[in-house]
Amino acid sequence: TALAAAVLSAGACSGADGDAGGAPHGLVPLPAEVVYRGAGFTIPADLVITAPPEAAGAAGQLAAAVREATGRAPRTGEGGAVRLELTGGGSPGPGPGGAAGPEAVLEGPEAEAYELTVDSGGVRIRAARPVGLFRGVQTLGQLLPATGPARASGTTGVTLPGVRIADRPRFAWRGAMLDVARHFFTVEEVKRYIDLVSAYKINVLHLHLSDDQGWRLAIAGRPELTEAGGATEVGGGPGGFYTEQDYREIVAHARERFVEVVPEIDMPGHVNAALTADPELSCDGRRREPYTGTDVGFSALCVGTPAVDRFVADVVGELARMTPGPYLHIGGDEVSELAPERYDRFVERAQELVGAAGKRAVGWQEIGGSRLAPGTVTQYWQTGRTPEEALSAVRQGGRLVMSPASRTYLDMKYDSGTRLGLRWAGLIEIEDAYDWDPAAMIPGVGDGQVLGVEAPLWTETAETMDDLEYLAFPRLPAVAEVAWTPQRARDFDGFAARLAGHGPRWAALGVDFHRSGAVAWP
Ligand code: TNX
Repeated sequence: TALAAAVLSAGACSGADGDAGGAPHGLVPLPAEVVYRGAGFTIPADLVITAPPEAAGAAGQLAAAVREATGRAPRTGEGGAVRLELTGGGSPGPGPGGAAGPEAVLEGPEAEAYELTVDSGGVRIRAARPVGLFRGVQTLGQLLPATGPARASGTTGVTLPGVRIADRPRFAWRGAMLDVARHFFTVEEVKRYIDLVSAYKINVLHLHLSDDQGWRLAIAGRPELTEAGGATEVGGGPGGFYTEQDYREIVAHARERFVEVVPEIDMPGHVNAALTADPELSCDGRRREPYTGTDVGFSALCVGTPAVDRFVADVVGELARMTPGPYLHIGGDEVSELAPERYDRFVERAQELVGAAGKRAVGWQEIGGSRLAPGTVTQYWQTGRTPEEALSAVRQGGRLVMSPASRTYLDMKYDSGTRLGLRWAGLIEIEDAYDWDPAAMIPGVGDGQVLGVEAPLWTETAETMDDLEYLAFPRLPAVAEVAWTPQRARDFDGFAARLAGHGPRWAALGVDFHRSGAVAWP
C-alpha cells in the first residue's frame, strides 16, 4: 500500500519536512510504524467526526478528548474531517465469552491493528475491528496538546501534526495486575486505575481478589467469605469487598475501554482469609485468625476433601458466571504447605472446573510443573529461580505471560530512597522496567511462546490511590511499550524523550508520579 511504502522504518520519525528528529510527539507506546510528514490539520471550531455505529464508543472518547483540548465539543455526523472507518476485514462480532459487550480484545495482535493518517484535509483512522479504531483514537489523543483546555489561546486553534501511522501490538496480552487483597481499593479507585493504564493500550486488568489478608469478591451462597474474610487488610485496616454489582460495574467500565478483566482467586495457598470464614477448608478443621502481616506461603486448602472440592467448584462457577472475558486466574503460587502430589491434583482439578465453566485457566509459574490443559496460560514471575516450570509449561504447548519480578513488579522500590515498596526483586528504575525483551528472557522461549506481558502491582505497602499512582507511573507505561512495540523499534533514550511530555498530562489529571532522573520532565 501507499502507506507501507511511505513508511521509512519502524518507529522512525522522518525529518523530511523539517520536523526535528528524535521525538517531536510523545507517543507511548510507540506505534510499529510512524512517519511525520506534510502539513498538519488545524481543528476547526465546528469539527465533525464521522464514525460507524460500531465505533460509537471510540468516537465518543475522541469527542471528549477534542473538547478537552480545544474547549469546543465536536459533532458527530456525515462527511466529517475526522473519519473512523471499518474496513471489514477480520470477523467482527463477539469473541470467546463475548455476548453483549464489545468484542473480546484478547484475540491476537491482528484484531487490534489500525492505520492513522493526519494531513491538511483531516484525520482518517481505518481498522478491521472496533477495537482497532479505539486504539487509533488513543494514539490520536496523544497527538493533542498535553495541558490546558481551550489551551489554544483565542483563535490560534490546535494543530495536529501531519503523520502516517500503521500500528499493531507485538503481544496480544498486555496486562496490569492490581492486588486489592493486601489493601482494599474501592470501585472508584479501580476505575481510575483502569482509566490511567488503558491510555497506554493495556488490555487486561488482572484483579488479585483474594489472599491471606482478605477476600474481596462476594460469592453467592457463601456470604461468610466476604463477611469474615473481607473485613480486614494488611496493617489491620477495615478492608472491604465487591458485591456482584460492584464487580460488574468494574468489568463494564473496563470493557468500554477495551480492557478485559481477568479475576484471580488465589488457591490452594494464600488462603488464610478463606480459612477465617470456613474452618472446613483446612486440614485440621480449625478456624484461622485474621492475618494482617505480609508473610507469604503459610496457608493452604485441604486439597482432596469433598468440602474443598465443593468450595473450588462454587468459586470457579461464580467467577465464570460474573466474568464475560475468556480467562479465570486460579493463582497457584508459593504453596509450601502441600505435598507436590496434592498440589498437582489441585491444579488439574481447578483446570477441569474452569474448562467446564467455558473458560481458560491462568496460573502463576508454579503450575507449569503440573499437567496443563490445552489453552492454560502460565504467568512467569520469579526471575531468580530456574525456569523449569516455565519450560515445562511451554513443552506442554502452553504460552506464557511474562511478569519477571526484576522488571515488571511495580511494588518494588525505584531506588533506596523510595518511601513505598519492597526490594526483594531489586530496585527497579524506569530503565530496568523498559530495557528487556520478553522473548529473550528464558532460553527456549521465543515470541511464539509468549502470549504477553503483565505488570503486577502488589499492595503490601500501597494503601492509597496516590500510592498506586506513584508506583505505577512511569513504570507502567514502560512495560506497556515493552508489550506493544516491536523490539527493533525500541530504545530507552527515545522512550525517555517521548515520555517526558506525559508528565504534564499526569499532573493535569492529578496523578502522583515518580520523577525518574533519566527523564527530562518539562
Ligand atoms: C510474591 S509474585 C508474590 C506475592 C507478593 C509479592 C510481593 C507472586 C506470585 N507472589 O504474594 O505480594 O511477591 O512482591
